[in-house]
Amino acid sequence: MIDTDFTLFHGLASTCSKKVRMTLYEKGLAFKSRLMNLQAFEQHHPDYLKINPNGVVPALLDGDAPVIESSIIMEYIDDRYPQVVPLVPADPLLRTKMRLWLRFSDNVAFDAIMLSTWARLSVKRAQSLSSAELKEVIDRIPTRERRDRWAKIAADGFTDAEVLDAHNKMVNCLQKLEAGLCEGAWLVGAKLTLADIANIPFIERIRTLHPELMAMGRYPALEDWETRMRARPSFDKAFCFTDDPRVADLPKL
Ligand SMILES: N[C@@H](CCC(=O)N[C@@H](CS)C(=O)NCC(=O)O)C(=O)O
Repeated sequence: MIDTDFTLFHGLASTCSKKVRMTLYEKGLAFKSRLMNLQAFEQHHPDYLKINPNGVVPALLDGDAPVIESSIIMEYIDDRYPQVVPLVPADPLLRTKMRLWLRFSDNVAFDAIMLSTWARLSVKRAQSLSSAELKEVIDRIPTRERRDRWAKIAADGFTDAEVLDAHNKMVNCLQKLEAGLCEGAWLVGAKLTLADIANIPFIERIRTLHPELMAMGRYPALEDWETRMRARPSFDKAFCFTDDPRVADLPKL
C-alpha cells in the first residue's frame, strides 16, 4: 500500500462510497477511514457540512482539501496518482467514453436503485421519529431534494406507481450495461477503468435486493463482467469493508 494524505468520509452500505473505496484499493492507496452512520444523520452534522455542503457521502480530504461527488473523487484519485495502476485511458476519445459511463453511474444507475435502497434502509428509520425529531432532522438537511425525500418517506413511503417506475429503471440500467458489455470485456477499451468500478456497486445492489431481475442467462455479458469484477481482491476489500472500528455498529445491507 502507498501512503497518502487521504481521509475518506464514507458509508458502509453506500454505493457511492463503494465506488471510491474500490478505486483506492485497486490502486493500492492507503487512506484514513471516517465511517459515518447515515441512519444517525451524521452526514448532516455542521462539521461534516463544512467538508461536503450537500450533506451526503462520500467526501475525500486530501490533506485538508475537500473533494466531493463520488465520480469526481474517483477521477481526482487517478489524477493525483496517475502512474500507480492507471484507471483512466490515455486515449482522449476513450476518456470521453469513460466519462459517459461515470455520468451513467451518477444519474441512471444511482437513480435506478434509489427507491429500493431507501425502502430497505431509511423508511423505517424515518417513520420511527416523532414529528419533532423529524423536523429537527429535516431542518439540518442542506439540499431541498433530500429534505423533500426524507419528509416524503416519513409521511407515506412509496406509491405502487413509484415502485413500478423504479423497477423499470433497474431493467433499463441492466439492459444498457449489457449492451455496453456486448461490445467488449470491459465498458471502455481493453482493460478495467473507472467506468467499470463506478457501475459495479449498482449491479451488486440490484442483485442483493432484486435477484429476480438478474435471473441466470438473462444478461450474459453483464454476468461475465460481474463475475470478473467480484473476483478482484479490491472488490471484497471495498464491499466487505472492515478497516474501521465503527464497522460493527453500522447497518449492512
Ligand atoms: N451524487 C452524489 C450522491 C451521494 C449520495 O446520495 N450518497 C448517499 C449514500 S450512497 C447519502 O449520503 N445518503 C444520505 C442522505 O441522503 O441523507 C455522489 O455521487 O457522491
